[in-house]
Amino acid sequence: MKTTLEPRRDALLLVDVQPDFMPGGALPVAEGDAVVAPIAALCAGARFDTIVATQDWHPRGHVSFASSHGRRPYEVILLGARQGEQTLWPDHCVQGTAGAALHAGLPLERVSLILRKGTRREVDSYSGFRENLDPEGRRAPTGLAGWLRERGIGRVFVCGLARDFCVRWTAEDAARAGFEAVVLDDLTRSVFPDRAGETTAALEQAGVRVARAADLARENG
Ligand code: VGL
Ligand code: ZN
Repeated sequence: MKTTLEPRRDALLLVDVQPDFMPGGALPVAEGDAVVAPIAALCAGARFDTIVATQDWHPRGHVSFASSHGRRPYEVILLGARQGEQTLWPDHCVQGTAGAALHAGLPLERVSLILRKGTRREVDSYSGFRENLDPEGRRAPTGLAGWLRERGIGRVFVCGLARDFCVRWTAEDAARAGFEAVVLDDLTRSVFPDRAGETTAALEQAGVRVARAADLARENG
């Protein structure tokens, strides 16, 4: 199904396109590098006035790092009754390191806002809109919903890495915040590709549309 874009009402969200999520990086996503060129092409096409890039940006000793708990990466632990479970990751996207930079293949001159997330040591943040549960059981907003709304944005297109974590949570939160949300599925890749069906079901449940970059048409053709 073709989607006609409206440059002033639509925003493109580039989620965590960073070297640490590429093959060979600290938290590698299989084929993560395959999304960079098509995302760059979509940005360069001037079809969006508003492009936001999120940047995973953790302090050393972050709560999501397995090394902070003496555990192994990809284990799941209970942080606390209010905060719930945390998947543990290899140390990644440490503030100021090369792996945490935005990927050199992104046309940053087209990006209006760079939103850093996961910056509090005790709370992870998959979503660009809200942190994960904190020790008080709250999910603090990042301010992104208000920023988009003030600019008249009503619909967001989400792409980047990883499909099953930061893309999924960002798209779900966008829908919950009242935006129309569309995931550009071919411009994403998963940490756990064999569980892709779970992500698709969750997105649909949250009212997020799953589409492909080729479905986007410009206003008036
Ligand atoms: C991500 C795990 C940990 C992501 C970030 O960008 O999807 N996943 N930090
Ligand atoms: Zn992270």
